[in-house]
Amino acid sequence: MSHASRTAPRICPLCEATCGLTLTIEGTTVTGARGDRDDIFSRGFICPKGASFGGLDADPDRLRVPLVRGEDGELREASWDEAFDRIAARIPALVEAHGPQAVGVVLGNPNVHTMAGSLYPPLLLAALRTRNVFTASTLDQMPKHVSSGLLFGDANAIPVPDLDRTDHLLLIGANPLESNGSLCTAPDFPGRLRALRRRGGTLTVIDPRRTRTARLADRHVAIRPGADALLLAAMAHVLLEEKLTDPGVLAEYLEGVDELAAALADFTPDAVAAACDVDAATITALARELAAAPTAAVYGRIGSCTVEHGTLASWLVDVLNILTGNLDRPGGALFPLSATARAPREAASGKGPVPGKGFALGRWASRVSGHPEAKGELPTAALAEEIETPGEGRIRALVVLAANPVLSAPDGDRLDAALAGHLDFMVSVDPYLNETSRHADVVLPPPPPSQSAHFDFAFNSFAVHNQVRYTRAPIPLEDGRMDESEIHARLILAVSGMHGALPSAVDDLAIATAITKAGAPKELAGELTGRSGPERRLDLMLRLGPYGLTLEQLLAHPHGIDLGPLKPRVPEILRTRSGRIELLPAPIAADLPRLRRALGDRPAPLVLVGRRHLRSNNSWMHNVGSLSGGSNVCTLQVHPDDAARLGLVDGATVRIESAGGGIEAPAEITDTVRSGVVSLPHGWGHSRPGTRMAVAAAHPGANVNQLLDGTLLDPLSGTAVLNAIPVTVTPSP
Ligand SMILES: Nc1nc2c(c(=O)[nH]1)N[C@H]1C(S)=C(S)[C@@H](COP(=O)(O)OP(=O)(O)OC[C@H]3O[C@@H](n4cnc5c(=O)[nH]c(N)nc54)[C@H](O)[C@@H]3O)O[C@H]1N2
Ligand SMILES: Nc1nc2c(c(=O)[nH]1)N[C@H]1C(S)=C(S)[C@@H](COP(=O)(O)OP(=O)(O)OC[C@H]3O[C@@H](n4cnc5c(=O)[nH]c(N)nc54)[C@H](O)[C@@H]3O)O[C@H]1N2
Ligand code: SF4
Ligand SMILES: [Mo]
Repeated sequence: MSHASRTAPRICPLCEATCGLTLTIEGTTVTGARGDRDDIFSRGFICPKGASFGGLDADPDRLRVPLVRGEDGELREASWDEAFDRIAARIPALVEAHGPQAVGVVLGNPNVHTMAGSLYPPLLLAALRTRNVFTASTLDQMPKHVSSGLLFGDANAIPVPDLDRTDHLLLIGANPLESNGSLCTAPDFPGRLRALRRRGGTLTVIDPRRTRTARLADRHVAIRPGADALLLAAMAHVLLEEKLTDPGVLAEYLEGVDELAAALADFTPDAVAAACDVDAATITALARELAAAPTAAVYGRIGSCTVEHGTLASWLVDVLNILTGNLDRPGGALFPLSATARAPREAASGKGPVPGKGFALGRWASRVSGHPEAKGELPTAALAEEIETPGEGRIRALVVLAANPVLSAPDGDRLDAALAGHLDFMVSVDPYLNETSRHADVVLPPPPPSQSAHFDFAFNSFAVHNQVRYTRAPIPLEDGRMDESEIHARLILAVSGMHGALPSAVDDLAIATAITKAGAPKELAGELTGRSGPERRLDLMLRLGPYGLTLEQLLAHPHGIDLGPLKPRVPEILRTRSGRIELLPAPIAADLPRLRRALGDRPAPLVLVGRRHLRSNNSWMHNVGSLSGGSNVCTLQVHPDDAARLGLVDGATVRIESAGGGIEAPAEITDTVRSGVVSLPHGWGHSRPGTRMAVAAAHPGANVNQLLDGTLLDPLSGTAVLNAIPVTVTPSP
């Protein structure tokens, strides 16, 4: 028997590279995926995860219908109506009795990879009016948002390296050959790095591990983990001291250069060399090379963010871009302009600085530990204590959208217990019954990606080339499924006392609000096209956006529309109160003494860092057989010298202990980690009962975040310290 097979385009949602895929479909099954050679951005690139799209899509462990907890305490399959009835019966009553803070919201990483996750959570938060908001950002890039907020006045104004045109790339704590890039959307990142080398450019990588990316570099500096802010401060010091700074056209919009020089006076290459374990001559050379390059871009990611001085390091990355005149110029680091961004402010340029609203930190604080908010969020590391600790404002109900904090956040055991024992009600929107969703009273499963449309609201604004692409669902929604956008819309109605209203009411409200905000004519709402609420909202954003596009135009170009290379956007993007780039913002200046004290710290003899594997994706892709196994395993990488000193044998189980806890994993002896550093990947630990992920459970691995107790944070951003953790390692008895 043979089915007629067809192909359909689908943008890959599995990482930030946003590759265009061509799916082969037989009936209602995806039987193959290859790179879409006509895609205007990815030009046929695909990685092993994208190639496994079909397997991931058809995973038999994916939930098909909602689960609702019965009176016996067990989860059982239920209808959509029953699931939303239950939510409507519980959440508004809890808010009524205990106030809006009683509901916490957790937003996980895949929200930035779905249309629903981009369009509806802001409306959910507005409906709930809770300050108990926790997201993956405080396990990830919040330091960058804070540094951008302080420097530019807009937490979302994040410059990206101009990969295709730069002459010199300094890459810090990022491994795009495995991760495919982050806060820098660049399909075929590896090919773009090779092209940089081919056109005579240079690549420098700073990473305690000799990663696949480091192996591609002209120079690899194996820094001691956690010391990047010191190294970057010393580089800035060299630029200022040797008068190598040349901010160029930015000068008119810069504030605080002299103050910066004074603040960094102590951070000489000699002063930081021991802490970084990088000699002073190398640090000086790194600074001089950066200044000498015709164009250059400094780019830092996970290894520069999820560390004790994450905000300072993120700030210094852009300080270096600014001082060398590379910020906002072709070949340097530029601000993308996506098709759905708000249209640029009118003619700010030429008129000198225009004051903006500015960026405020710590407008409120978390209830238990008093952690300051950042960008309206509280540290995810503090979620468990907000659920457990009695008192007014305690979280009694939790709405979890696409997140698995039991594995992805510090001290999963504690959070696991808090979810099990201290919540009155929990909802998860998740395709899997996993370590977190198993605690929910209602689980709402989105359809597989083949049955969902795709648009990258988030990643287009971090893309190395301005472009726009939209793909409709390649396969119609299967009977009994609900589109994730409709799930979100119904959830919003259910928690806000409007249960039973049409989900389109949520979209209509969002459209009306956006039109009013933009000062556009009301009639525009009637002109929007699209088959669904999300499509009409996309159409509106495109029309109001900087290129004045429409949904129809996107549909007419299934492989994308090229919007040109990145262009300078200063001063139009600046939103600081001064209207300038504030080089030494007060919160940063106040945190520098802490960095100065780190100069005197005696380094821990052994510290732990993370790593990612090309065929992984945080905590949720270990259930796809074709992606598991091989080198995608949860081993502790140890340098041979450390292994000899500690008596560790390759393949044998070792015990890893830190201030926050202890776990066991097999040792993998390799000189790709520097001595004094061990590495364990995250997202493992699939050994808890009550989950439904058979493949993952067969090779559970250990949860690295059990080494943490959640108290170690970058203070300015509330981001958990997940790298450079002091540990001891011993052979397991
Ligand atoms: N030690 C250590 N810990 C880390 C990190 C690290 O480097 N080291 N990295 C951190 C980083 S950068 C991040 S972003 C976080 C990620 O941590 P989380 O935000 O918790 O994300 P994931 O672990 O990817 O889990 C995603 C959840 O979403 C579900 N999901 C998948 N697709 C969809 C979908 O289409 N819709 C919905 N509704 N749900 C979906 C999955 O089943 C899973 O339950 O982990 C952090 N944790
Ligand atoms: N295959 C795959 N791709 C992914 C993901 C995945 O899980 N798997 N996750 C996605 C997500 S959510 C994100 S946020 C991105 C992250 O994208 P990347 O930032 O590229 O992530 P990693 O591959 O973890 O690279 C971080 C590097 O930092 C190094 N490092 C650790 N500590 C330090 C330090 O103190 N200093 C320096 N200089 N380096 C240090 C590590 O050795 C590691 O090589 O990847 C995304 N893409
Ligand atoms: S690089 Fe990322 S977006 Fe491209 S195919 Fe792989 S997982 Fe998908
Ligand atoms: Mo992330």
